[in-house]
This record gives sequence, C-alpha cells and structure tokens, in this order.
Amino acid sequence: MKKRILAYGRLNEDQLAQLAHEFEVQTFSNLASADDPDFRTALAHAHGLIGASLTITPELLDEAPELEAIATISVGYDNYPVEELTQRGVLLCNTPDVLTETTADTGFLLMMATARRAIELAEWVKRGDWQAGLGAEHFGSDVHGKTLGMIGFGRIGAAVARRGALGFDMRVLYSNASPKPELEKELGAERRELDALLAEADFVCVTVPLTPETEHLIGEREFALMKPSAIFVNIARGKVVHEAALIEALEMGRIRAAGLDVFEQEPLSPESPLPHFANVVALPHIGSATHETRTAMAQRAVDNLILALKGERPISLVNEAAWKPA
Ligand code: 8YV
Repeated sequence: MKKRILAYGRLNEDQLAQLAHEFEVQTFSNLASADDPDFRTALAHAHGLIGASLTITPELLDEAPELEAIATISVGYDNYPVEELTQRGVLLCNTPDVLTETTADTGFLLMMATARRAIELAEWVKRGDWQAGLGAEHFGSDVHGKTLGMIGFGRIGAAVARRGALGFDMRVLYSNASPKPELEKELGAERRELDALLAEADFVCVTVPLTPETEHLIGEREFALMKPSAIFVNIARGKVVHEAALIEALEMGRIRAAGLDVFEQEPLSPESPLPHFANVVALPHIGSATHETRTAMAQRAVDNLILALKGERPISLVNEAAWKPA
C-alpha cells in the first residue's frame, strides 16, 4: 500500500505527479493555518508532509501518529519543534543551497534600494514631482567602497558578502558563532564581536537563523551602537529584531534607513508604521521568491520526501539524530 502524504505547499504539476507516483497525495491549497479541520483529520493517517509556512506544534504531532517525515519548502525551520520531531523519530528536511544566491540578491537589492533611495524617488517621479533638477535633498549614499557588517556568516551571509566584496569593493566584517577562515581569505572578511561590528559598519545585514539565542538579538541597545548613517537590512526573520526598537530608532533618526524583507508578524499588519517611513523599503518576504528558485526549492522538498519515506537518506536533513539507516 502506498504511503499517504499531505501537500500544502505550491508544487507544479510535474512535482505533484512525481509525488502521486510514489504516494497517495492529499493536497490542501491556501491552507491558512494548521487548525483547518480537514487538514487535522487527514493528519491522523499521514506518513509525510510537504509545504511551507505552517507552524507545526507538538499538539499537532500528537494527531499524526504515523508521521515519518516532513519536507519543508524553506531553508528556515523555526516554525517546527525540532527536538520534539527528533524524539518522535520524524525526519525534518529543508531546502538549503538552492535559494542562497536569490536570497543574497534580495539582501543586496535592499542595500541598494535604501542607500540610493530608489523606491522613494521612483514614487516621486510617479507622482509627477520631478519638475526641476535634483537637489541635495534627493541624494542617496554610496554602497561601493563602504563597510558591510554581516550578522550571521552562513551560506546566505557569505553570498551577500561576496557581492559586496567582489562586486562593490566593500570591506566585510562579520559576527558569527564560529570563525570562517576560508571566507576571511576569499573576501578579506574580518570577524568582530557584535558590538564592534555595529559600531563600524555602514550597512548592517542580518542573516542569522531564528533560534532562542537570536530572538530579539537586535534591540534598542544595538540600534544605539550603530552609526547614525548606518543602513539596517534584515533578510533573516523578523523576530531577530525587536521591531518596536527599530521603529523607535527610525522615528528618532538614530539610523539612516532600513531595508526589511521580514517582520515579527507576517503578513505585516496594515497598522504597522514601518512601510510608511520614507527611508524604509519593506518587502513582503520575497527573499527566495523567484520562479526559478521557488521551483528548485519545491523540487528539493519533493526529492527529500521521496527519499525519506523510502527509508533513504534525504538530501537535506535538519535533525540528523532522527536518522536511522536501515
Ligand atoms: C520562504 C524562507 O519564502 O526558506 C526560507 O526560510 O524564508 C523563504 O525562502 C518561506 O519560508 C516560505 O516558503
């Protein structure tokens, strides 16, 4: 008998056919939350899950006694109870690598857009306000030749830094749990304590995963340490930043600008003041959102799930400890 899986992520026809060849597939489109009654009923017999952005709780796992593997269509897995999954022997697979360059592009896009005030000035043109030559009040600041401070120096952090160092002649500083001697050699990157990095960087770019240690890593104290000319960019997770402190820093003019792809609450509340600051570029979590990359992420998740449910080692496994080779 075929194993049963629940698919709640965006998969193309070929990918769904690939899954249907191996498994009995039940699809859920536009699943807003795991509380959906049909989804909860289906969990009782599910061996696998594939999708993104759903928060999976231990209580939910109690309703899925046959679950063997989850393939998330994301590199981040902060919405999964990893310990709990490991204890239950459920494999959690993610999609690193295939989204690294696209997400780094998004980081650089935010650096460029904020520094050169591209969105703000494009809106100004759209309104028909470009009636005479530009004045200094419209000038931005350079990106090339500046100091880029990376908070987190994993795959995506390194890819942002590579763009800066090799394409824009930037000096790269990084703060990371472990030193990265190869990247120091490749990019001339220098490791700093977080406080020192914040004080020196012209661009502060966050790429750390969200963990209990990184939640609210950047708050009032950290914004106060930044230069008043600093530009803050977050392409990691909203909760790494104390959003109220960011809003206050912007209101008080403690930093020059912010480029944000992620927020404490997503979708961003219409009440949030963040998108209304002229010096904020707020994007709807588009880090990896290109046709090419989302297709590759979904494919990686499909491949992971097929391998995991066949008892073979998935390509990208988050909880190694749950892996028991046959
Ligand atoms: C996804 C992401 O957009 O991979 C991640 O961790 O943040 C994004 O690439 C998101 O998780 C929804 O798929």
